[in-house]
Amino acid sequence: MQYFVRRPWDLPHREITEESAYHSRKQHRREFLQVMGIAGIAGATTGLIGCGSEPTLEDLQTTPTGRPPKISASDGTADPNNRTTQELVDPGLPTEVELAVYPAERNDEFQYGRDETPEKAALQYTNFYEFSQEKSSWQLVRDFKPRPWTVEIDGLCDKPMQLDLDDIAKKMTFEERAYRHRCVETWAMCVPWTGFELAQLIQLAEPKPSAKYVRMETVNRPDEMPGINATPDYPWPYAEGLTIEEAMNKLTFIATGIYGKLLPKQNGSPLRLVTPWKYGFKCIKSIVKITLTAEQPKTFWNTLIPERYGFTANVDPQETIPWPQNSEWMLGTNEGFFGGAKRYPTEKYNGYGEYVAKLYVS
Ligand SMILES: Nc1nc2c(c(=O)[nH]1)N[C@H]1C(S)=C(S)[C@@H](COP(=O)(O)O)O[C@H]1N2
Ligand SMILES: [Mo]
Repeated sequence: MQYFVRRPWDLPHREITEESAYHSRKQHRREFLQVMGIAGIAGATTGLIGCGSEPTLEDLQTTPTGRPPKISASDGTADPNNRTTQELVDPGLPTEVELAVYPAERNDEFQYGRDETPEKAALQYTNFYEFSQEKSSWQLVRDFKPRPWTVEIDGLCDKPMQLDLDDIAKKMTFEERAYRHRCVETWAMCVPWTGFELAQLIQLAEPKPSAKYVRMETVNRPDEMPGINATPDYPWPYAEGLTIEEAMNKLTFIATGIYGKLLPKQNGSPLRLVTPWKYGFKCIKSIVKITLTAEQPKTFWNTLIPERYGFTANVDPQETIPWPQNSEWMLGTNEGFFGGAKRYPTEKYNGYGEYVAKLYVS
């Protein structure tokens, strides 16, 4: 007889019960108690269970986006460093230069072809294993400091460089793109990203002809990201990679914002990759390093479970590993995976074949 030993990392990208199932169970319990006329007790019990109540949109916007007033010196003149009151108290705030990008103009070339996902759903239900394997990382991001931030571009290029968020805001051309997103777990969403084409950033560094791949790395801060120490066997830092042709493709985007505002921490603040024709795990969050390489780089999920998660990872409805990929459900339709949410047919390259199919003709 053969035993299948379940390694801890067989749980990611789960076949186990979704969080939403617990939510609705809790909801049912609350309704039941309300009918029994003991709603007050129901509230208290929910608190004791420890899951808390439904967050507001404000709770989920974990990167503050307000423009605090400029401080002035005691003699009434403007602060010479142009700082704001809140910057002095909390140096983690975005600068005026960063904020000047918003609102970016929408590029109408890209359309969802479906309803836009409610903002709350896209901010509440996230995958970010550095914080948690549950979907509710927004509850664990408090200590994470996405500002100030530096991204390093190195490897096979003539102009290796380090850029901060102001450099990026000044040098890149920003726009808003309405993209579909498809997670390998079969949930999908339609969200407006603010950002710029990765090609712009890579061109700054002047890649050498020998550069065939682009490796990207997430920040590795166990003190700020509780999921890292919780899963010490995982190959941290999270890393992903693209071929240079994929990286230079028009669709390939670096997002700094979502829904016209700065990215919340749980969505990959301050910079995350967006490759809408690939499974979501390629969309690496909170990037600190971009390296041009000659060899295909090792990636997080491919290292952990190579038989499930290939390097290329293009959305493919014919795929049956790790499970059938021929349909998907939309975030915000609440019922979730087990709740009988409406399922839509999945398209090859997530419907972006006109941009990327040419990359894969052999
Ligand atoms: N660093 C890092 N990036 C990551 C992940 C992660 O766990 N860590 N999860 C990936 C997965 S599986 C998906 S589906 C998307 C989810 O993006 P969202 O949470 O903003 O919807 O982020 C991807 N990027
Ligand atoms: Mo995913």
